Amino acid sequence: MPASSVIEVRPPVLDASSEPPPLFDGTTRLYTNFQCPFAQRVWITRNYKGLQDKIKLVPIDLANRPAWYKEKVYPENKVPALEHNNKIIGESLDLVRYLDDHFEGPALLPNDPAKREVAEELLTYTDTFNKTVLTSFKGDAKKESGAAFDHLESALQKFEGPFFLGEISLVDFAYIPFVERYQTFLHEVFGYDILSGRPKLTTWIEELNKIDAYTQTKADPEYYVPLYKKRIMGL
Ligand SMILES: N[C@@H](CCC(=O)N[C@@H](CS)C(=O)NCC(=O)O)C(=O)O
Repeated sequence: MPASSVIEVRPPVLDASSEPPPLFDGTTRLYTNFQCPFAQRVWITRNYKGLQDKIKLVPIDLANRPAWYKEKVYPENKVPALEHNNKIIGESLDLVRYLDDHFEGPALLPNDPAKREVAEELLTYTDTFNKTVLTSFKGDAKKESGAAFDHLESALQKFEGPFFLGEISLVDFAYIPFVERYQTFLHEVFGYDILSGRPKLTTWIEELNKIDAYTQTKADPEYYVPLYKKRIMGL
């Protein structure tokens, strides 16, 4: 069985009543939250590279955060954060690259300069993508978010293969946590099927759903659907 297919038991979530792990003892730890799409990017990358034994998951309850997390681990007080070589590193897009550069396992960025260029463009576009879709929840969701999904549909046409760069890469892992949530939310709340008329996006999601490194990180709609309704739509 490839390391990326390991199915893990999720470790217990640490909250305000939990003791910190033995910090800076040489263990590499990914501070995470099972509902956070930013942390999910890094979690998928870790799994896909087969680093389950090398990088320990430390889930944090963000609603009841331990004080030691901000004080001793990550002053930004957000997830994800990685403890590695006595340092703490944050920011999900930096972390997916960091894991790719500093750890073993399949390389997640091709050497081809044309593909690298597209990778950079797409990684830069993630913020605009998220803003466009989230803002659409307050307006004409289908029309306004449609442009963002069309952008992905055309990007998926650039190279041969089902993924953004043809072969799987960290670009796919940067987008899927968000697309997964938006697909469900737009369908449940607005009856909008983002896959309708988007064959490339349809195949992309189908292919990702064949990968254990990803499927076991999927978020629970029971959590994020009400959260988006409340936070973004004020319902
Ligand atoms: N830009 C950061 C965003 C991380 C982020 O916003 N994480 C959220 C959870 S999904 C968080 O930790 N929120 C806690 C807070 O803002 O207090 C990244 O890409 O890693």
